Amino acid sequence: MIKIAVAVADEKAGPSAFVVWRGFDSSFKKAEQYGYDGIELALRTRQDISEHEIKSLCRQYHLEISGISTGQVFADLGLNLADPDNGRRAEAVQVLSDLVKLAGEFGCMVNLGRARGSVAPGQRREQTERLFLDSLSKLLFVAERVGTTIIVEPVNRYEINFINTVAQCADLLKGIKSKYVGIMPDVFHMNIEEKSIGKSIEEYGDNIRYIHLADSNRLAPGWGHLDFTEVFTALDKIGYAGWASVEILPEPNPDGAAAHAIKTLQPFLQRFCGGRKGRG
Ligand code: LER
Ligand code: MN
Repeated sequence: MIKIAVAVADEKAGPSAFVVWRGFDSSFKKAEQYGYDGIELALRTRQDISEHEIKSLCRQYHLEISGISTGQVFADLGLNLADPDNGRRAEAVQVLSDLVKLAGEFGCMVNLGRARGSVAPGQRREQTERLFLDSLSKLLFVAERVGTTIIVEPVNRYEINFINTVAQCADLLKGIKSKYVGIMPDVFHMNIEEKSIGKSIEEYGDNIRYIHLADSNRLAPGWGHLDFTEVFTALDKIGYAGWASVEILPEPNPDGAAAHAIKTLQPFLQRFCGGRKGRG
């Protein structure tokens, strides 16, 4: 069974937070009302939230935390795991380690999208890879202790120049023995980068731990031209039973987007991957 989450951030989060709703109290309340199973928290630092408050909201609204996304660590704090500057890179590792520990408290995963870093001007790709893998090994040391899985998200070429496709991601991670690392495809990025969304999901299915859903234009599923039957058929073939999180633009307004996303996805969630019990 696939569980469905929605991306939210706190009220202070800047425009770089790529979420549907802002403000935890109202977001959790609406997420339950609209039929979501979980919340993906877009955070900058561990200090952004009170763990107790979030846990109590989870109990109140019968929701789980599916994951912590870390795009703001890059976009707001300017930190990344492949920074050639040792001090800045260590700072990125520190901030993300704290988020990995927090994820351990929630029993959820942590994504590495843009916060992994990119190939800087004058830098060689091999150097970026080496720095990123070194930082990742430090994060995995923490992740293994707290039981958090780190998921690396291929992101399209217009946002980053390092790990654009699922194959590149799998290739880079293949030397890592830890079971606490995996791939997190985002169908919006896949639509730009993959030769075939369905085939890539099938080919790398063993390592897919989480998925981001949005339509071809980043609007709610159903408002673009992405083939969700292809996506869910592939997820079904690999026996996917993890989280699918809706990471969409809050357009034309957050409530309308969140409602349209779940309305479009509901039939797929019921038809594929063992069906969906419970809400909605
Ligand atoms: C983050 O999950 C993502 O998909 C990126 O496009 C954000 O820039
Ligand atoms: Mn994404």
